[in-house]
Amino acid sequence: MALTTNKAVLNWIDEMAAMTQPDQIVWIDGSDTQIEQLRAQACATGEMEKLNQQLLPDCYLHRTAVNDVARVEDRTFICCKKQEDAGPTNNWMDPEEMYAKLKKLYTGAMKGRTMYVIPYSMGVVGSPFAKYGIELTDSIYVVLNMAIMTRVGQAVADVIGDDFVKGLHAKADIDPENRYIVHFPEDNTIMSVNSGYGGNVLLGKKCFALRIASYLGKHQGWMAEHMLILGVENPQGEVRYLAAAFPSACGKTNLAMLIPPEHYRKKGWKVWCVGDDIAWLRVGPDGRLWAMNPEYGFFGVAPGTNEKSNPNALHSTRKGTIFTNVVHNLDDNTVWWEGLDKNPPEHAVDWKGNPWNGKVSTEKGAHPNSRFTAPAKNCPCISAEFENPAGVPISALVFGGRRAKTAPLVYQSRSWEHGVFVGSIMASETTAAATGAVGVVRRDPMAMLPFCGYHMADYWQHWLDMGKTLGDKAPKIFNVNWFRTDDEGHFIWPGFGDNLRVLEWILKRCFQEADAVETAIGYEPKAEDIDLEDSGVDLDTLKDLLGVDTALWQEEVKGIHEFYQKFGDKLPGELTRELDALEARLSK
Ligand code: GTP
Ligand code: SPV
Ligand code: MN
Repeated sequence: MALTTNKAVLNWIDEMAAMTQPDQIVWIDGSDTQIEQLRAQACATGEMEKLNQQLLPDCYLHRTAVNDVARVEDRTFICCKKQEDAGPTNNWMDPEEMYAKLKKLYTGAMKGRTMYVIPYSMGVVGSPFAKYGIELTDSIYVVLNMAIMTRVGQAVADVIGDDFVKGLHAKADIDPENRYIVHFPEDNTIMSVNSGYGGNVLLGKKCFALRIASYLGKHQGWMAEHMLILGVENPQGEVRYLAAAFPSACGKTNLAMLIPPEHYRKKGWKVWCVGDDIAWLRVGPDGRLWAMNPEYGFFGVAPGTNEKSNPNALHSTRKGTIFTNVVHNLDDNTVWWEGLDKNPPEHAVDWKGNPWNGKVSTEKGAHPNSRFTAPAKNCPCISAEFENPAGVPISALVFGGRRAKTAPLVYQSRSWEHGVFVGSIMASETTAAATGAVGVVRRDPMAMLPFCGYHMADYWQHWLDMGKTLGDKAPKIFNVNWFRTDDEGHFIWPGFGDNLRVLEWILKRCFQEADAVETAIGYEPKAEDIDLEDSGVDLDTLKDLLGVDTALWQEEVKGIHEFYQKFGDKLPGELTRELDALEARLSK
């Protein structure tokens, strides 16, 4: 039974069903009964395995195909009418041509299968900032993940209008040669075929909440960003918020739910998680920038998550969670991954589905991009503002990446325009979150390279325009790097909870409570102003971490010139001027 009488919705579903030809159509109402029944069905077919219900209630394990374990950036397209609107950093194809190509792949793709209709909301259902979508999929795994990552069901169907985002996903044959993740921003449409991996198929996430939403934001005067949102409560009980953009697998989930070092906890510092991956940002009635998290769960990287690095994430995964591509411990029917503890199971199955003995195997048991899908409400430090439709007011915007050298631990931009420049020149080592080489430094402006739904230079212009609207109420902009390494390749900064030491300075800067020193690249803390008590880091090491190597930065400038050339006439003049000014300061 359809959950709505909305003609636009029903006509589109009819059209998609005529093409994909499913045996039946099932609407997802979001009820516990239905979710439970779908879990049972997925276990019966082997699509999922039910884990130890004493230790991990309502938790399940899933393995994707071995050739389908990450986002596929080379097969991700932005199909707007004019190629120049997609820009030099996106794959593009003429929409007519792409629709025709996809039609062939979708025709009959759901024969013998069920088409699930998922009405979902990004944001609090019924709130002014929520946006709605419908995902059609032939995967129960997708349904169950969407029911964790977004708000789904009847309540959404009740309020959905004609401007919903249309999403069609078919597993087809999981054929990597015919895998396509395609966005038609001008039609509010997403089409995904031949994959079963999270970022390619949970269409509310990167596809809608970033690629389509960034396009909507440009036209409607708001922003969709690849950012965590975090509240830091100081000993006076005042909570200050920041949003931070780091590329995939560069520490958003970890920063979003960090546990303060003991010495901070004793003084009364607390941290509240509002979001770990995506922020929708708007100018509020008070003229400040407000951020809300459109998601409802966490799709987090499993490896490296442990009792010490991120206990809050670990606790979030102890109930109602789906684990993907981790190790299955057969002794107690639980899960394991590299970096969970020093006790890998002997009787286990690896992420590929093969027998695995962690005591002797030289191969990894979990895929480096294995993930957990956990309800946000499980998080012990979830913010009281998590369900506030307006979100939270942002004091600081933070950019960061993985850089073994060059980028210092932290610096502050000289102005909003300079901050946009700092975001635009972000570079980071690639990770296992996308297919392709790992550890290669690439430019990833604002951590949005794979997620910006239109021309990157127009996107920078939009940032500059937002700054003009915000005026002196604009958040301050910073850059951080937790990943500088020593000569042996070890991380110098302890990271994780200790990152609060840097956040303290950042937030104090936003309220004129901390000093700074000027460097060629921006403002840095005085080393003495970062609290190092019990950090294991001494003052000299911190000074090294804050060091700005002129020669390396002059190399960097060359790289930025090259990068900027791609954008031709569209590159905002402000950014060229910022680059020239940086070059001049470096040669002083
Ligand atoms: P996506 O979900 O792909 O967007 O990733 P993310 O940005 O949320 O990254 P996440 O927090 O899951 O961290 C990815 C990896 O970086 C994990 O292996 C972490 O253990 C590691 N990591 C996170 N924070 C730090 C840090 O402060 N220092 C170091 N050395 N590693 C970190
Ligand atoms: C990322 O890659 O940035 C993720 C995981 O958050 S995915 O949903 O696959 O995009
Ligand atoms: Mn992400």
